[in-house]
Amino acid sequence: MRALLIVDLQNDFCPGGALAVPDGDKIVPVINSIMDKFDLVVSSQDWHPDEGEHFKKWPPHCLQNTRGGDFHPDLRSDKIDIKLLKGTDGSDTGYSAFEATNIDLVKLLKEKNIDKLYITGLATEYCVKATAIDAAKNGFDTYLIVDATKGLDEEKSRKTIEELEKIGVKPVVSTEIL
Ligand code: VGL
Repeated sequence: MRALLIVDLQNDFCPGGALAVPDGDKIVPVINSIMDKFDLVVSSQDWHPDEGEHFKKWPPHCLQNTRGGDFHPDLRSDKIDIKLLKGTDGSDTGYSAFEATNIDLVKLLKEKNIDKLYITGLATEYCVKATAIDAAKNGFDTYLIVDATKGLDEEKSRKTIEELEKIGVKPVVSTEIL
C-alpha cells in the first residue's frame, strides 16, 4: 500500500506569501494529477502560534487559522484523507511531518499497512528534507517526487536530493507513477 505525503503546500510558502518559495505554486497541478493513484493521501501544515523560537529564525508564517496557513486554493484538498499539524507550540521544531502534534504518523501509516511513501511539497531543503529523512529512518520505502517539490534555493535543493539519495530515498518523476 502506498501513501502520498503533501508537505506544507500552504499560501505562505507560495508566491505572495510570508515565506514564499519561488514557483512554489507550480507544483500544485502536478500533485493534483497524481492524488488519485494512492491508497492514502496525507498532508502536513505548519500551524504556528503568533510568537516563539521558530520566528526568531524565520519571518512569521502559517499562523493558526489564517489564510497564510491554509492550503493553496487550487490544491484538491477534499482528496486529503489525513491532515497533520506541526510546529504548534512555538518552539523551533516541527520541520518534519513525523513531528506532527495532532497525529502519530508512524502509527497511522503502520495501521493502514502503508509501506511506500511518496513525498511532495515545500520546501525541498527544509520540511521536505526533514520529512524524507524521518520516513527513511522509520523503515518506509521512501520516494521523493522531484517535480512535485520546490525549494527556497535551487542549488541547496539540488544538493538535498543528492543527500537524500545517499540515505536511500529514491528520486522519481510524477509521470513514472502509474
Ligand atoms: C519551512 C522554513 C521554515 C518548510 C517551514 O515548510 O520547508 N521552511 N518553516
